[in-house]
Amino acid sequence: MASSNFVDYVKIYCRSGKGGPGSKHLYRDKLTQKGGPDGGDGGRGGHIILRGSKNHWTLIHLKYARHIHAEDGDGGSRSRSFGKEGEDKVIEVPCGTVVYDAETGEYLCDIKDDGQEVIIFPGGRGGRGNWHFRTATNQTPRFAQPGEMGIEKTIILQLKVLADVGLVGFPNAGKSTLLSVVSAAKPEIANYPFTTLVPNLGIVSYRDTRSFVMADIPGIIEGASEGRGLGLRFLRHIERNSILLFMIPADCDDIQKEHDILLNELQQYNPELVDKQRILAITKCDLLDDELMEEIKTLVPKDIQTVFISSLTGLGIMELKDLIWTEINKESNKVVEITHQPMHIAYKEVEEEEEEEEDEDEDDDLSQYKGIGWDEL
Ligand SMILES: Nc1nc2c(ncn2[C@@H]2O[C@H](COP(=O)(O)OP(=O)(O)OP(=O)(O)O)[C@@H](O)[C@H]2O)c(=O)[nH]1
Ligand SMILES: [Mg+2]
Repeated sequence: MASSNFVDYVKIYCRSGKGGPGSKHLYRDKLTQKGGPDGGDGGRGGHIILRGSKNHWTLIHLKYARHIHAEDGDGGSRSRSFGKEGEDKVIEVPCGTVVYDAETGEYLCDIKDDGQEVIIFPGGRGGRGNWHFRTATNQTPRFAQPGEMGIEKTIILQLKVLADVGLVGFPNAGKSTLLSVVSAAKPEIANYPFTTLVPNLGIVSYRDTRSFVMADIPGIIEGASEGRGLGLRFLRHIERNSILLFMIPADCDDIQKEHDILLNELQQYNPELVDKQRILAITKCDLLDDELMEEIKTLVPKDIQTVFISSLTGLGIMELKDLIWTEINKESNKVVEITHQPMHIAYKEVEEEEEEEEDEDEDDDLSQYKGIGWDEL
């Protein structure tokens, strides 16, 4: 997977800017010996901001941006002058990026729309200058507030592909073939499991002017939700699809069983996935003669809309597109909002092992950034 341009996981150490210290300046000029305190406030440290951008499809541009620091604020100065604010650092991410705390796996936020901005780590406040601390009993305070420390944290950015319909099936079910037939996408297709290693997106044009987005997701096997196969790594891409298209080949031994395994894996990963509207496509129907076809019709699960298709002959493809179009346009299926689960620990380990393999030489010593706390005066 290292060679792929599809980067859907990056880990970045972020530090927002420290606030500038307040000034302790005491006013004095030719004519005034003791002009009293006039130290200004320090400037705010720069924020770390995440911004959604439709110009990015993956997180590849952040793959080597391991440390991101916003600027510190400048100190205040004489004549109650404010220090300059530290410059914010804006990290552009594709729409559909979810942010987790790398240490705890806790969900932090979610960037969905183009232009949406989230201040993920605010810069430290600037310290107040000595001018604020003058009192009746202390008219020349020789102290000022230091700047507040910035926030330092390592975050994990994960991309969850946004699509109208996600293809869910065992390896070899014919998912990539369907995508290649209905869209201009050119996914790899082969007669062995796990041909598809990363999700492919395709735009399906529908009845002249309309279109929807289809995501071909790597095959899922029993145990995927616990990390078997490639499943766990990509199950998250299913979370953002409006509806799911289950795909089961006509020549499989037990359609009902395969359907139940797929459903169970989704449920294990995130119970909310099961609430999504599902359609079932029985694929490779060109392999069946009429008699077998009639028999199979009696064997499909009863509680799900089913279409019999063949990407080879085009059988049922139009019917399938019609059904998908109807379903994705239903108001009830438009809600793609989902509660993000904390990052799965097993999953985190898999990703981190892969990361380490890629850059063994990088050995970050973050302890140097551990600063002193914020002391109120
Ligand atoms: N006869 C027939 N074969 C098909 C059809 N669709 C796909 N195949 C074949 O099934 C095999 C697997 O197809 P893929 O599209 O790569 O399957 P996949 O579900 O994407 O598999 P993974 O990427 O491994 O998860 C290929 O050899 C295809 O040629 C079909 O409608 N009819
Ligand atoms: Mg495939």
